[in-house]
Amino acid sequence: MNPLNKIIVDKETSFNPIWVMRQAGRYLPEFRKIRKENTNFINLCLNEKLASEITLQPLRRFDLDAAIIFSDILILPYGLGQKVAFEKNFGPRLGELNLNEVANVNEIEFTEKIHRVYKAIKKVSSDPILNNKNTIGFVGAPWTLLVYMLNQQSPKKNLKKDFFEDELLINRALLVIEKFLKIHIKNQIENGANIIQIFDSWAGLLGEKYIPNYIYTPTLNLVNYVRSLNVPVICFPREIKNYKEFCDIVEPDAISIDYNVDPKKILRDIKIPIQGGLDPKILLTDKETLKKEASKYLDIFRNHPYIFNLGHGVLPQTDPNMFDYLVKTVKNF
Ligand code: 1CP
Repeated sequence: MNPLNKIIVDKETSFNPIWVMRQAGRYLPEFRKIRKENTNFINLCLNEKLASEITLQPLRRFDLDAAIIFSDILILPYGLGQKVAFEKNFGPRLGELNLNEVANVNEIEFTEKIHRVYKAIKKVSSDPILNNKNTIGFVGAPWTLLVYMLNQQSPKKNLKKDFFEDELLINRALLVIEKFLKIHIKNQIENGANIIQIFDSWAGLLGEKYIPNYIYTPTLNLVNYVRSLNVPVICFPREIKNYKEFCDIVEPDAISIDYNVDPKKILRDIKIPIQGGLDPKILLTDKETLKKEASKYLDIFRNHPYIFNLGHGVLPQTDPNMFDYLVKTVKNF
């Protein structure tokens, strides 16, 4: 059985598998070299040869237990015909959302437009490096995708003033997004993904009154869908205020926590397998601090099914030697 399934399905506590969000990416010189020659990020995601190579790069260097496919959550709006570009020093920039057009896209058109992502998953999952390891497929949660699709850029910079005004539009858009997320999930699983992670990076933006309709209900629908395909699902509702309530209602197979979560409190509150937590900035300090901080999580979750990961993506300025030291620390614990 794959390492993540041993934790999530069998609830093993005798070892801690490790993978890291954004492990395929900018902190690796071999990635930066490919990226420099491929300035169009979407095209890079749609190049199955390069996308699968980038996915495997961290596994060639480090003893990781899973590969996460090199793609992006914004491949979904791209597949629906919304314009998506990644600009240097700006981040994603999307075209205007035409919901009527998007709602008319059919499953075949959508799958055809991004089918090379699935080819990359097939290549990765059949690579001998992944023997007995997991291939993680992923999607953005409906809420986080809605944020990008309506706001047309990262909400880190600003959220449009009238963002919440048109409730009908929001609810219609969430339904369309959910429909295509299910298709995207099914396609990834059919091509070899054996775990799905749902990234809700902007869960922390929402006030309490919106959370049931914009997060709980659509995410629960996706979790139930993934489970119906017999694949475990991990949720990462980053910076949501109440992880316990999220888990009680959405019931994912495992929960990924951000670095603001108190690991001792979450251990008391939550029964399901836990993933992540360590602040990625700790990788920018020194080996002694890194070992101490990583061991803190390993120690607290010693008797709980725990997948080692960070509390958000690995930072671009991370030294690969520190990353290597982290993997070894976890493996030797
Ligand atoms: O070289 C570059 O400039 C591209 C940087 C980059 C990379 C390496 C982007 C742009 N996306 C990715 C890959 C990516 N994105 C992966 C690959 C697999 C891996 O983890 O190694 C994954 C899982 C994602 C997921 C993703 N994309 C999320 C969810 C996780 C998170 O970081 O919160 C989000 C929010 C995005 C949107 C996105 N993609 C890229 C950028 C710059 C952004 C915007 C982030 C923001 O709004 O600030």
